[in-house]
Amino acid sequence: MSEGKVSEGTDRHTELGLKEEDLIEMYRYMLTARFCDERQWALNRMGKAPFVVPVSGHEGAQVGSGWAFERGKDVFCPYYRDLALVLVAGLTPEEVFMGLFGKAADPSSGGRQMPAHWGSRERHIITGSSPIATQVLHGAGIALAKKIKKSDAVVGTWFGEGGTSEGDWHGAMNMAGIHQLPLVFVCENNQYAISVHESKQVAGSVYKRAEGYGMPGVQGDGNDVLESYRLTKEAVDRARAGGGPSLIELRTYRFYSHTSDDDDRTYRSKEEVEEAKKKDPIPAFERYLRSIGVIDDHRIAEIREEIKTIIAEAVKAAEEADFPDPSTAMRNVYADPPQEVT
Ligand SMILES: Cc1ncc(C[n+]2csc(CCOP(=O)(O)OP(=O)(O)O)c2C)c(N)n1
Ligand SMILES: [Mg+2]
Repeated sequence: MSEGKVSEGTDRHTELGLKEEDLIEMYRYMLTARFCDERQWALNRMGKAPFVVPVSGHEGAQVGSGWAFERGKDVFCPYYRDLALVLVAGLTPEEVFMGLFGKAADPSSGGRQMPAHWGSRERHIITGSSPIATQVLHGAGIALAKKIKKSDAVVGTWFGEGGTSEGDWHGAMNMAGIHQLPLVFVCENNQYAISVHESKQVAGSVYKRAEGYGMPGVQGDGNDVLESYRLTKEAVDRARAGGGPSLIELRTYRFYSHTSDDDDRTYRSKEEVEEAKKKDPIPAFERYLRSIGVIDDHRIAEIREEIKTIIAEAVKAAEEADFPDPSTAMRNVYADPPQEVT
């Protein structure tokens, strides 16, 4: 490796119990999310993908927080921006593109839900609804069930700072605090709720609201994947040990518009976006990986190519896949479809 190892004891990841293989895998998830995002944005502009919710900028917060959970045991209640998180939870790029194109093989709903409403029973990913913060209440209900059943599974729920203005969010926080639920609340604070700036959305601080609901609250740099992991891991470990819920606020930024139907030039300057990109979580993690000698330019180029190939194949497979059969349109809508709609 070109840059050599830093001296022993200064590795942040070692202190966190992460191995070099973990770091590479985390890096791959971040890149996969970024490249899926770039691809889905381009497909939208080509008229091939009807609606896209971009993740770019949030990868550090999502991969870091998601990595703290145990796949196969814990439960994920994501929101629409959590592409990197659901990849960590086990969805494949091919499944993501099946959903984007509304194909029958979409694991979330067989092509019936909006894109970015990911779900997978197998991976314990709970599909969301469009009203903001409903997934937070779902998380509280599931966490209550886990507690009643004396399971040691932990539930995670993710949302934006705009979501914390919803009554559902406060109801879930209160329930979690009263019943000391095994629930970790992760706020991805990107400073905007569509066009509404945080200063017009959040009075005080998101993380400080935790105190009012009887749980610890912390704030950290969501552009730092290791910091996001550290804060979330502490909360997950505490919840698993019976120590109740926590709220984590990860500060980050979204690089594209809110969705493919939004034009961010109407409410923020190009300069502001360019400034935020200087804190892009992906190059920041690459700098760390280089500093400890885990990757070099050659390996970065190789990994990037590998992931681009995986995504190109995923897009091709999803484009070629079948749409749902029209005769199944009522499936999952009615348990027992009435005659006139079958
Ligand atoms: C109850 C409800 N109100 C309004 C909307 C419209 N809406 C969709 S996303 C969004 C912004 C949410 O912002 P935030 O929670 O900060 O998440 P971000 O999109 O920034 O990641 C709004 C207002 C909605 N879907 N549901
Ligand atoms: Mg926001």
